[in-house]
Amino acid sequence: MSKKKIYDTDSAEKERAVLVKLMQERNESAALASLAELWRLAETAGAEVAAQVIQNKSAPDPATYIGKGKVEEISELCRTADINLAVFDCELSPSQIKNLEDMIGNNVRVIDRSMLILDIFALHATSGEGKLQVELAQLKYTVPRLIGKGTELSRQGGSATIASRGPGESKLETDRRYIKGRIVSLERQLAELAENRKTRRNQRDRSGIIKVAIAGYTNAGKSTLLNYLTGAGITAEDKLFATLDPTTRRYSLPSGRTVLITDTVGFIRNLPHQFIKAFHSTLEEVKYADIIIVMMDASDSECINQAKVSMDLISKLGGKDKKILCVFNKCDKADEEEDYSETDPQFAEKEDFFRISAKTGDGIEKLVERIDELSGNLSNRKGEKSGLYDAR
Ligand SMILES: Nc1nc2c(ncn2[C@@H]2O[C@H](COP(=O)(O)OP(=O)(O)OP(=O)(O)O)[C@@H](O)[C@H]2O)c(=O)[nH]1
Ligand SMILES: [Mg+2]
Repeated sequence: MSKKKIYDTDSAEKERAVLVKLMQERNESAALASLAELWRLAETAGAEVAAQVIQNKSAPDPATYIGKGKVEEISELCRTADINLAVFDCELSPSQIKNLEDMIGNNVRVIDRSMLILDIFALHATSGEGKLQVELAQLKYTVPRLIGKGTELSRQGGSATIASRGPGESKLETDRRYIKGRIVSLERQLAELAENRKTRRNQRDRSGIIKVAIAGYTNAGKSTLLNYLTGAGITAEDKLFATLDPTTRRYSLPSGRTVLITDTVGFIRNLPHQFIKAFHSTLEEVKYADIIIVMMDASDSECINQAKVSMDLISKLGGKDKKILCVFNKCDKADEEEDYSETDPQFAEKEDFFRISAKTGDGIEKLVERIDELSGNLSNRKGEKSGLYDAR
């Protein structure tokens, strides 16, 4: 267990958390990987993970998600181990949260996986648009789960706590009517920003310049790749969701042609649909790209699942028919030379699977050559359509 504080401010006290998992999946290794991911999410959000509790149960309890006996066990654990946060690896209903908090007692707050992810988004949002998107997602997802519980929602004991921070924090005590109005206002503001984005996109389209999006699982090395190629200087850290706002840079290919490369927000399994809606304009970068680099961490045992989750989300976002390059990163620390193109050939054409290291530069030359070749073909096609023949 890492004792290192990932998130720390003068006012924020570290929360001690217990992670709770209902083991109903037939695939036990996937369930354990999901729990390990929850651990990393909790740490990224600033909590210290003190314990994890697993229950084998075929179906969740409608009232308490886990069985009543297990709830009592957790209550005792929280009391003896000084735990004040219980994070469930699932989506909890508002009434389940209320019942669990009542039964666990000891002022332990109960949150689910999505509330935890949203909390990380709140910590990492820097742009105006990012903050609006986080607030919208909080109002749509978190607030219905918090209001009406009689719980103090604002800063507790003077410290910002998980699932109560972020741009929406000061609004959390207000009533439902206010919240509805705020949602409408946020949606309007985001629609305006999306319209601005569209105008900028149309301008780029008219120039015939080819757009490359770096998408893929969180922590796969997307920002590291953009930094390697363009010296963009984006924060690249061993954290989940270090990047929330997209960054675009120009990049000169060996042929002399220029493309625009965008680093985007990472994907993760079980992203709630409210998030996809709230972060639509950011995620949309993928939809309007000509070429999508889908990045996975080859050194992670969950690499193939990361690829599946990423491809599912790309399909949902309307990027399925784009040219997809499957990039398995961190090959410098991956154990074996697995042939991913054999494992999952439906993701991309066989020649479009790459093993690279964005850290050492290994394999990047080949990837860049392929982008050059594809962008040549694509810009010829674009040029024919628009009457422009040279995108340089
Ligand atoms: N060993 C090794 N580490 C890498 C490589 N590429 C990235 N990393 C490390 O992996 C971590 C995550 O890298 P990022 O570039 O921040 O990953 P990301 O996909 O942008 O992550 P999010 O923005 O959080 O979704 C950092 O600690 C990087 O230094 C690589 O090729 N090899
Ligand atoms: Mg990043």
